[in-house]
Amino acid sequence: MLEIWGRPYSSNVIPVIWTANELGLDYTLQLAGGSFGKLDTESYARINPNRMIPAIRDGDFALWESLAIVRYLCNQYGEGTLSPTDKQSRAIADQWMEWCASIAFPSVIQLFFATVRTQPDQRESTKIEALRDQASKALSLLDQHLSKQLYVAGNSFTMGDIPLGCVAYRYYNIEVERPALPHLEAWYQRLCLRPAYQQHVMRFFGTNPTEWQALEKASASEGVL
Ligand SMILES: N[C@@H](CCC(=O)N[C@@H](CS)C(=O)NCC(=O)O)C(=O)O
Repeated sequence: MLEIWGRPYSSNVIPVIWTANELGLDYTLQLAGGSFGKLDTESYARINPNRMIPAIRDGDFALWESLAIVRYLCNQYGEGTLSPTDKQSRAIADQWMEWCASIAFPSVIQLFFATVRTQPDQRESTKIEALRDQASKALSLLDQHLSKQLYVAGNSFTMGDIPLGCVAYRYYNIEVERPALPHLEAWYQRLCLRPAYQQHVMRFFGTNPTEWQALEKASASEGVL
């Protein structure tokens, strides 16, 4: 059975778990990283010599790097659905996945760390406003793109929506003011209707590091330790 290594609150693991659930795959979640440890073990290094999460094992095949894993799962188990058969649509999905990794994810994760992952008395409002503006400006490009179609790679949900959908949940659930980005918001609302998104992406992540750590600890019941 497919093994997913990681922790269910990790920004890079969530896209993999969401993908596996969209595809209806049977898998076990092998808890690793953060307080679950294991990354320093020799057995983990055989799965991921880079010693980070996520990683997967699918039979004898091991793979790491979250976007490579999302692509592999979609190409292997979702050809014609999450992985478009049309090569140009697949390339567009890929393009937005790359853009997510280089632009959208770094912008939103910095905002996330400056807010939710910083104790309230240590937060810097000027820095937070600058990061919020940077994230909103980055996402305005996706807003424009989504004015022409329902999803990232056309009018069907594909792997192109997965990493960005995870970023969108963070963006819309950090307590900051956001500009109106109507097409992005409408797309996000469409994602919110998906059961696998509701279950694995739309997780309350707390409002400060103490709450976040408690939630992460409680997630031990979701996987194999
Ligand atoms: N580019 C990598 C980044 C992986 C990464 O930064 N993973 C973090 C968690 S989000 C990690 O392994 N941190 C150590 C830990 O969780 O203990 C990917 O997308 O998979």
